[in-house]
Parts: sequence; structure tokens; C-alpha cells
Amino acid sequence: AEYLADFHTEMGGCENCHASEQGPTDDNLKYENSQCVSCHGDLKEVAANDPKDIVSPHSSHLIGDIACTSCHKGHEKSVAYCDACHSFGYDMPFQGKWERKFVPVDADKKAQDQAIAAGPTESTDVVVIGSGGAGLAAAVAARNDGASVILLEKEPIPGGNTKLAAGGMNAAETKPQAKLGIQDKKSIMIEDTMKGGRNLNDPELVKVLANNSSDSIDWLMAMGADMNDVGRMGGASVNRSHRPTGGAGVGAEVAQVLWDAAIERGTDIRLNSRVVRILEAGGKVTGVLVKGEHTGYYVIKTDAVVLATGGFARNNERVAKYDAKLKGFAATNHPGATGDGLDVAMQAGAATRDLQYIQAHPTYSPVGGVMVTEAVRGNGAILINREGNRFVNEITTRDKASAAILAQKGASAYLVFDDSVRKSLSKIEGYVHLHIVEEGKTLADLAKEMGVPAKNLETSVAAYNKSVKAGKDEQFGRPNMPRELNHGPYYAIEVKPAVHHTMGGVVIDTKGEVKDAKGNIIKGLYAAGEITGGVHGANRLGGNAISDIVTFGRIAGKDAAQYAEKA
Ligand code: FAD
Ligand code: MEZ
Repeated sequence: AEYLADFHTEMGGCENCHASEQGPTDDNLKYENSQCVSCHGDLKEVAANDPKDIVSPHSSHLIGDIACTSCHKGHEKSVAYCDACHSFGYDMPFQGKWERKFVPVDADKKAQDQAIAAGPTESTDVVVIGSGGAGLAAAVAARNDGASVILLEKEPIPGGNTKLAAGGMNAAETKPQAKLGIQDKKSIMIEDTMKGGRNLNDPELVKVLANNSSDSIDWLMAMGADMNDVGRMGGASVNRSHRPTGGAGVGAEVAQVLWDAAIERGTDIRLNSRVVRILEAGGKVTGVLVKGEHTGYYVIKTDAVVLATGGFARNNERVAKYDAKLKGFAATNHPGATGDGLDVAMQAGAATRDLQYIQAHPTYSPVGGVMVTEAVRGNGAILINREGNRFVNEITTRDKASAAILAQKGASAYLVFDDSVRKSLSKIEGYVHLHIVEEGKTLADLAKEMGVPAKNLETSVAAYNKSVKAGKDEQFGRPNMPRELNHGPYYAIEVKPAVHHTMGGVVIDTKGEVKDAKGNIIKGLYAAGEITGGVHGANRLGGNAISDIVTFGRIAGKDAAQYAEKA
């Protein structure tokens, strides 16, 4: 049998998988997935039977109830969705690398027009587009305000880039900072953010970001998030990047907590559901046109839409159009970060800004295909080139760190750290698990693994340790050196820059309302998160995106709910 459906049919007909002869009745494939679970067990049970010598594809960092059908297809070739982000270094099942073909939102115009002419099939107070942190925060806030909410996500797996976020969420004057004795001010967060963004940020949006940041931490913690570990990210003058105790990834925590809260509040979340058009009449939003992967085109009537579709770093054609230097670069992002939301927003008349500002993350592992969090440097790692030498202040802003790495021989470098850094950040265990970390009992052993001169590596680390002791980095001016690197074993990860964040996007005001080219508000259209421009200027500081999506997601969701009530 070629496809799963073929041998399942042999075992008992279509009703083996489907509730009706017509096939799937919803885009989450709720019934079909419950059938998989009834025979094969749930993800935990399946994971328990996976071979122990591989990273089990069934126990993962993904959020929500991961549907079996995301990978196992009935009537077409199955796919390994993990492959969309990772390179495991061994053959994955189903052969061939998973990829998403980009289909323009206005493809199939005739069928779209027919669905619009047929009119809405349902209605809701608020439609949220995108199931990343901004979308989930907006949905929770809108439900808290009493609005009915339908949240639409085009991917089979929820959480967007948010679920991948690693290093932390920036916030100032928070309770976790106070507990750790860290003195910070919202005004310093504003200064750092403006400076990092080369003062091209919208200062009003930056004030909203910083002034609401501690409330956003409280909001998440009240829903059960652990944001108690606080570290340093590049360009910050104070430790303000919040993440779970022990240094686990922040994104999986935030996305899971928001997902659970959205479900608990009765949000209607639909996966495999791509919004291709926002409908409006007389300058006001009237609905959205959705393409359900299994249900086809349909219209939802609504007065308020929150666009939370994220950025476009994974669409290299679009990236290169705005910044030709990044042509051919790998990306750290999830496969859905293609920029459809921008197309939908622009079609609806939204103005955009700063699209030319696209950030490369300095430390992407070309071997594993994953980003290595800035928190590794924040907790003490240094950058070493092929000559075995340091060459930059490791926790400078990303634009500067990326440029410095690209200027080294081989256009890549090594993150070098010791066992005390490893122990300080549990996220590092994930990199070890992915086999992207070289290890040496001594620095000389490690140098051999890296293929760099041992003498130089030893001298570089000794000089760095001397700077830590002296509290001053004369060579590169690194401001924060949390620990000496003298606890073997020692580790190295080869890293190079990859496209990471798109700073530009639709123009919003401080309430998350979207503006058109004349500066007028498009009534009923709100946006939050990486789809928007202005918060980060020309260069985003590490940790500021999660802060952005939670704060502006909350604001946009609440405002959309209040607008819908009055409309
Ligand atoms: P996303 O989380 O990307 O969600 C957008 C969702 O919209 C996606 O699921 C997408 O599929 C969906 N979508 C798009 N178009 C449509 C459509 N037409 N119809 C329906 N759905 C659609 N930032 C930090 O501050 N701290 C960190 O530690 C950090 N670490 C990171 C690590 C990695 C590997 C990456 C990639 C990013 C990291 N960032 C971090 C950046 C941060 O994660 C993102 O900027 C942020 O999560 C974006 O959130 P969002 O909700 O705007 O978009
Ligand atoms: O903000 C980010 O993108 C971030 C902190 C990423 C990371 O290195 O963990």
C-alpha cells in the first residue's frame, strides 16, 4: 500500500479514520486524530515505545495537542515536520527534507470570489489570525473581556516562532528581578531599546513596551508561567531577560501557558486554516476569507480582526528583496514565517514601515539547523575564531556580533564555554542532545576537536579569565562577564549568522490599531507582534520580542473586544 489510507481501507473501510463518507469535517481533523489515538495510543504512549538511541519525534517541545496527522498523511506522502527546523544528521522517516511551498494569498482568485459572493457561513466578535504568542495573548485578553473569538492558524502545529524562543523575555522592575536583587528601571529599558534600534524605533511604542513589561510578566505568572530565572541579553545594560527556573527555553513556556489559557477560556482554535483576505466595507472590517486545508474557502463575519501572523524571515526571496546581503542565508524561524500576513494586511490597505531592517542572529548551528540561544553567551560563553582567538564583545548587539563573525575566516566561529556555563542553563542540554556540541576534557583536547591551535585557545581563555577577575575587558569592552571559564570539560559549538527577525511590518498606534498610508486608522483592524513595525527600530534587542508580543497582544485583544462590543 502506497499511502496510509490504502492499508487502513483494507482493514475496514473509510470509517476506520473518518466520521463520514465525505472525509474530514473540520480542519483540525479532530475525529481522524482521535481515531489514530484510539488504536496507537497518545503521544506519550507512542514516545515510550520509540528507540532510545534517537531523539524521539513523539516527545517534543511543541505546544498543544500535537496532531498525528501533522506528519502522518492519509492520502498523500507522509512528512517529518521536525525536519522543517532540524537537521538531525541521520535519515528521517518518509525520505526527503520537509518543505513548505509558498502559495501567494491571492492564488485561486475565482474560488475566493465565489466564496465571498456566497456570504458568511458564521460570525464571531473577534477573529485572531496566528497562534503564536501575540495571537494567543490577544485571544486570551479578548475572551477575558467577554468577546467570542475564533483563532485561525495556517500551520498544522500551533505556536509559530514563539514556541522556539529561547533566551528570555525582557521586562523591567519585575518581582523576579527584585527577588534576585537586580536593580532596573523602565526608563533604562527604554534607553537600551532605542539605542539598540539605532533610535529609529517609534518612541511611543517603546514606552508602551517597557512600561507594561512588568505587568506582562505578572499576567503570565498569574496564569502559571515560571519566569523566575533572569539573565542578560546583548545590548541590555541590566539583567532583565526572564525565563523558567534553571534556564529552560522561554518560548515553549509562554506559548504553552497561553495555549492552555486560550483553550480553558473556550477559544475556537482552528489549525490548517489560512486567512487569505480581510474583508472591509466603508473603511471598516467586515470579515475574513479563510482557506481551510480540508474544508476549502469560507467567510467569517466579524467586526474586529487581530493580525498576529509573525514575520517573514523564513521566506528568503522576500528577505533578499529587502536586504540583498541576506540572499541564500539560512533562517532560525519556523516554516510558517513566510509573510502571508503582510500580504493580507497590505491588500486591506495597511501602511508598512522599516521592512528593510532584517536581523541575523549571530549564533545559528549550521550542523543542527537550530539557533543557539544568546543566553549561552549571556551566561559566560565566548566567541573564538579559526585562529583560536577572541574577536568581539560577545554580548554586543546582534548586528555587530553577526558582522564580526562574518568577517572571520570561514565566515563562522565557535561558541566556547565550560561546564559551569553548561550547568547554569538547561537549554544547553538540548544542544548536547542534538549532537552539535564538541567536547574536550581540557582546552587542548577541545582545540583538537575544533581544529584550532591549542596554544591560542588556551591563551585566549586565560586572557578572558583575567578580564573576569579584573572586572574589565580591556580587549573588547564586554560589559558583563558572569564567570571564569575554568571548569572542565570544555565545549564548543560552531556558529554562523542566520536570518532571525524582521523588524519592519504594519504601522500601528499605541492601541494596536492598524493605520493606512494616509495615517488613518482602518476601523476594526488591529495588529501585534512581529507583523508590526516600529517597536524595534533598525535592530531588535534579544528578549524584546517576547515582551512585545505579550504586551501588544494583550492590548490588541482587549481593544478589539471593546471595539467589537460597540460596533
Ligand atoms: P509567531 O509566533 O511567529 O506566530 C505567528 C503565527 O501566525 C504562525 O504560527 C504562523 O504560521 C501564523 N500565520 C502566518 N500567516 C498566517 C495566515 N495567513 N493565516 C493564518 N495563520 C498565519 N524573542 C525573544 O524576545 N526572546 C527569545 O528568547 C527569542 N528566541 C527566539 C528563538 C528562535 C529560534 C526564534 C525563531 C525567534 C526567537 N525570538 C525570541 C523571536 C520571537 O520568538 C518572535 O519574534 C515572536 O515569537 C513572534 O511572535 P508572533 O506571535 O508575532 O509570531
Ligand atoms: O530575542 C531573541 O531572539 C533571543 C533572546 C534569542 C536567543 O538567542 O535566545
